[in-house]
Amino acid sequence: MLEKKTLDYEKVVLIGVINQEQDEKKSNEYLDELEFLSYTAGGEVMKRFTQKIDTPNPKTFIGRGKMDEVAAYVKEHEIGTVVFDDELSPAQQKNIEKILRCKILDRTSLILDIFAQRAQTSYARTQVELAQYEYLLPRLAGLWTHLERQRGGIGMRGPGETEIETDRRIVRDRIALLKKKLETIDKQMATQRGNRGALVRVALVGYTNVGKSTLMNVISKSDVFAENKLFATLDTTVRKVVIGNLPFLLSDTVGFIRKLPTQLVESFKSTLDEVREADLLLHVVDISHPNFEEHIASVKKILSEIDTADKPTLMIFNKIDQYTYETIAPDDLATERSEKHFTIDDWKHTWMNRMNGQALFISALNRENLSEFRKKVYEEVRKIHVTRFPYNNFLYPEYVDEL
Ligand SMILES: Nc1nc2c(ncn2[C@@H]2O[C@H](COP(=O)(O)OP(=O)(O)OP(=O)(O)O)[C@@H](O)[C@H]2O)c(=O)[nH]1
Ligand SMILES: [Mg+2]
Repeated sequence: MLEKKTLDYEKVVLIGVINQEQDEKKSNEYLDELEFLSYTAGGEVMKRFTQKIDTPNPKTFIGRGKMDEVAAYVKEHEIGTVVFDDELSPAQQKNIEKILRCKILDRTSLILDIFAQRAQTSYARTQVELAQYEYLLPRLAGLWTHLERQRGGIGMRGPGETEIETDRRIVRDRIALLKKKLETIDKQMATQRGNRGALVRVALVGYTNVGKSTLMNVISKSDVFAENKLFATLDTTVRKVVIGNLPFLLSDTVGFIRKLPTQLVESFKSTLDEVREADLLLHVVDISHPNFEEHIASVKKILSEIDTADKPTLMIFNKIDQYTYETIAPDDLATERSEKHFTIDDWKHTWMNRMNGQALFISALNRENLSEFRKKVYEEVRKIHVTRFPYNNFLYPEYVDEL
């Protein structure tokens, strides 16, 4: 059975560039993430190609020589899909497809594909479908879709699966329809949120795969889907949680990623409303990831795009059990100490200063420092709660830690 499963993976090649903004190391890290995305979508990466270019070739993105190299590899190894780390213009996509004669995806279409694969509820499916059509619209003419749709697999799930619709008008009508449908659901969801009363609302936010759902499960004893793949969670889950004697609502929602397609941010507006309307954000970070600081920046950028950058926030550094750092030998005088030599205590010091004490270091998996976490969340929620229920203060006795 296992063997069959491995056979089902599509052969994929990745292409990235090295330029002034991203040196070789950065470019490689981005390709690591792209490989994880491909794997999540059902692809096995056979090879990576990178090229040093400052301005992409307007016709083929990478240079002609490199393209020939890729084409030879694709032909020889029967590669089904080539994924570019950067967004391709419709013209580039079309030209490259002509040369390579296989499916050409970019980061955006790969992420959209994973979302399509993962969308469970009709609401999530509608949101993804809208985002996919919006991505598709400028790319309709001459796209590989009409040749390859029937084959299925990576990049093929979603709107085109059932019908080949190459007519822009049909797509535009469909977009209008989906928007209307979403509007109706949005209204229902807004009412639902309104009906929840004045309880304090706390939202877990963070980069994808950092452990938001795991943490949600640990604190609320609920059963939210958590998995070592990207975008395990698409729909928002809201649970009532009680710490000590204090009830509040906790929501777990879609994870963020570098260069999250704008089409997705827009069509997931209502899912993100949960974050927008929260009183307190728990920004979960995977401290064991080498790029965690960049992840924090990506999340902050998306938060500011949805106007939530100024909300009270606790930084939750998760996966401390998995954190590793490099050491410098006492006789090594040449190596300069940098962040990769930081211990967890060094990071604690740094972030406690930066966040004015609003930072926690935990392992949701091993349940490390969870009592400290609960205590801090309790304090923060309580601060907000007492402003809302000023006469109820006596209802909350001294906090007794349960863990
Ligand atoms: N080592 C370690 N692994 C963890 C910890 N917390 C979560 N994980 C693992 O990290 C992976 C991702 O966890 P999820 O809870 O699905 O992450 P998420 O942030 O909800 O991810 P998305 O829904 O995809 O955005 C899973 O394999 C978890 O078991 C932790 O404290 N330590
Ligand atoms: Mg999740």
